[in-house]
Amino acid sequence: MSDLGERLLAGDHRALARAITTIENRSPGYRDLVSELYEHTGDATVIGITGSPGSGKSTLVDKLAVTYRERGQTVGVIAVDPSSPYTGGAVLGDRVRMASNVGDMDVFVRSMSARGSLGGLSTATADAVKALDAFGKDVVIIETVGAGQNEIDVVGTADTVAVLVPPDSGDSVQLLKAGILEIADVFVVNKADKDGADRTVQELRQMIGVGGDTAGVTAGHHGPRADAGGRFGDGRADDDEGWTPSIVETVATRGEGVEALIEAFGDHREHLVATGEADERARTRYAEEIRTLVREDVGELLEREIERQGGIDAMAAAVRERETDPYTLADRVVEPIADCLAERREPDPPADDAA
Ligand SMILES: Nc1nc2c(ncn2[C@@H]2O[C@H](COP(=O)(O)OP(=O)(O)OP(=O)(O)O)[C@@H](O)[C@H]2O)c(=O)[nH]1
Ligand SMILES: [Mg+2]
Repeated sequence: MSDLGERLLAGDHRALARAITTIENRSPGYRDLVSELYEHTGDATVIGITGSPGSGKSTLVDKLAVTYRERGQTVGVIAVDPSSPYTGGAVLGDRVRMASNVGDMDVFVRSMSARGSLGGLSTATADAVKALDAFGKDVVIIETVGAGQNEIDVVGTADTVAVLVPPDSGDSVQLLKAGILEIADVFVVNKADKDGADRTVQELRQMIGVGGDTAGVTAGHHGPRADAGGRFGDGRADDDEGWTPSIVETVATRGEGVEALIEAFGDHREHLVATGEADERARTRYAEEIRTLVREDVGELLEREIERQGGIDAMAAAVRERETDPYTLADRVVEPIADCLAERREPDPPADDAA
C-alpha cells in the first residue's frame, strides 16, 4: 500500500485531494493508487446532477450536501468543468479546497477539468469517485453541465442521475435531442418559484409517458403518501421492472424540495437494489472500465510502435507515394504484438486463433 493510499484510507483530506490530483493528471502511480483503493469501494451512493448552464446545479448540490450532512452522512462532490462557483462562497474557483458550507470538512468538493482525451474524462471522474468512496464518503455527487456525449458518459457513472429542467427553458425539448432523457432517473424542475413550473412538469410527464393530469405539486411540500409525496411520475412502471423517472420540483436557493429529492434518490436506489439492476449496472460499468483501460493501454503501445517504425507522417507519405498502403502498414504495426501474444499464450488445444 502506498503512503498516499494509506493516508487517504486513514481519513486524511489532504491525501484525498492529492489522490484526486494524481488521478486527474494521470500522474505516475495513479494506476497503482486506484488499484489499491478499489477493494475499499462500493459503499458510496453516487448521484449525478446534470442540466444546462445556470439551471441551478451548484446551488442544489450545495443544499443537498447540507441536508445529507444534517442526516449524518458524509458527502463528496466532484464538479466537472464548473462554469460558476458554488453559492455561499463555499467552493470552487480554486481547485483544491474543502467546502465548509456546514462548518465541517465532511463536504469535500473538488472540480475536475474536461481536458484530456477520448473517454478520459469519464474514466478520470469514475476514478476520482472511487477515491471518495474508498475514503468513506457516504454520498458522492457528480455535477456536470449536460452538454454532450462526454457529459452523458460522466453522469452515466452515477447510480442515480438527476436532470435539472428549469421552467420554460425549452430544455425539455433539448433534452430529447441530447439523449439525456434516456439517462434521467429523476427530473428536477428547479427554480419552481418561477412561472411555468407547472407547464414544465406537464411537459416532462408527457415525455416520460405518465400522462398530463394536473395534480398540483408544490416545491418541497409533501402531499399525502398516495403519490409518494409531492412528486410526479414516481415509482415503478406497469411491468414492475422498469423505472419511471420521478419529477421533483425544487427551489434550490431556498432549499425547498430538497428533502423530497433525497427521498426520490432513495426510492430509485431501492428500486435498483430490489430489481438487481444495481448489480447489473455495476457490472456493466466495470466491463466498460476494463475495456476503456485496455483500449487506452493498447493505443499507447501502438502509438509507440508506430513511432518506432518511423512515425505516422512518414507512413502517410509512403502511402501518398504509392509505395505501400494503409493495410500493409497497419499489419506491420500490429503483427509483432499479435505474435507476442500468441507466443506467451499457454499452448491451448488447437482452436480459433483470431488476432
Ligand atoms: N429563482 C431561482 N433562482 C435559482 C434557483 N436555483 C438557482 N438559482 C439561481 O440560478 C443561478 C445559477 O445557479 P447555479 O447553481 O450557479 O447554476 P449551475 O447550473 O451550477 O450553473 P453552471 O455551473 O454555470 O452550469 C444563480 O444565480 C442561482 O442563485 C431557484 O430555485 N430559483
Ligand atoms: Mg455550477
